[in-house]
Amino acid sequence: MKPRYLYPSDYYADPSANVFNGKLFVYPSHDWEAGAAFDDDGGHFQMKDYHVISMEDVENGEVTDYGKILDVEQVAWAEKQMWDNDVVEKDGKYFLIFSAKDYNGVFHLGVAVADKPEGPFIPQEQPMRGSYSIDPCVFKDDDGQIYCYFGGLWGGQLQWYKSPKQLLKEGIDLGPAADKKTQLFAPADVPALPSSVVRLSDDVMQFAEAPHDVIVLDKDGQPLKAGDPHRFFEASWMHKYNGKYYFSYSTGDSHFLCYAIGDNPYGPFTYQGIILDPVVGWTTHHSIVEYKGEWFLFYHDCVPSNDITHLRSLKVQRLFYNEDGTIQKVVNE
Ligand code: FUB
Repeated sequence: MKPRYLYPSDYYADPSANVFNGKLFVYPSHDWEAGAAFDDDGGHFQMKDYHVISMEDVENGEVTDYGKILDVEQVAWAEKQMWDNDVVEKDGKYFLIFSAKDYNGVFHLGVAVADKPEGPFIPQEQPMRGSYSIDPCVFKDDDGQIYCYFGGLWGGQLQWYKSPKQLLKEGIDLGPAADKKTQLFAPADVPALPSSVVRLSDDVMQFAEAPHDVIVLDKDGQPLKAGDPHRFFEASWMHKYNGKYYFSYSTGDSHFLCYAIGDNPYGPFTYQGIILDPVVGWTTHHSIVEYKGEWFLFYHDCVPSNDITHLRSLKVQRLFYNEDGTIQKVVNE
């Protein structure tokens, strides 16, 4: 299969692909030209609503856009920047978990509920208690437990939640870089800031526990370092293949999609390699899903818009595994 653009007539990004009722649904962010100035915190990503698209034949089939499923105006606690989202089903209800900024400029995760995968979704009045940062991926394990992987650096604010004091307790001394802002530029040889994972409550409305770090180890069993171009930055995704847990993510400023394998949803995960080399556009973001016996990688790039960062278009192509369970690198032609 050649890589296929999905819906290039509107700018969608950050695809979260899920199979519900025999159809493949993709929940993206909805990019548009808001005229906001570019900055390193992603201030130009001013998304204000979500759509959902579906298809029954990924390679050639028609793509249905169901229109708007949630608007920031409907969400009491959120002011702006509806970034990545994902949907999970439980007991016939569909829970859209999304990231947006509150009226103090702080990212949280919110929940909106629907009776159908195509919505409409009704938001909760408040964000999830204790939630922070961006890019939720909701993963339902075979035992029915639901986990949310989340977090993103720089504009995603994840670094705000790891204080230098806490890091010092973990044996990481940032030295002169020890304040919230400059922690981003931590010495290359300290462990990289990890993504977070949390089990969700039975009603899928709240965190059921304090979030855990998602540790990615190198082949020697050491956490990937801040200076490693393959370390976590944002865009977590979790899928299961042959009983193993595959944690995949974007490396942000080095622009790769990478993955690591573990034995349980919390990890640790052992780094395996690159899934996708940098695409056109600063960001790279993906999801991996099995549909009708084939595996697919959904991602985005900026080729149709020719924009440098934020007017992105969805793309999909097949994903293949080697016999040992490693993923074959995808070529983005
Ligand atoms: O879409 C806004 C942000 O760009 C996402 O949250 C990141 O993952 C990156 O794709």
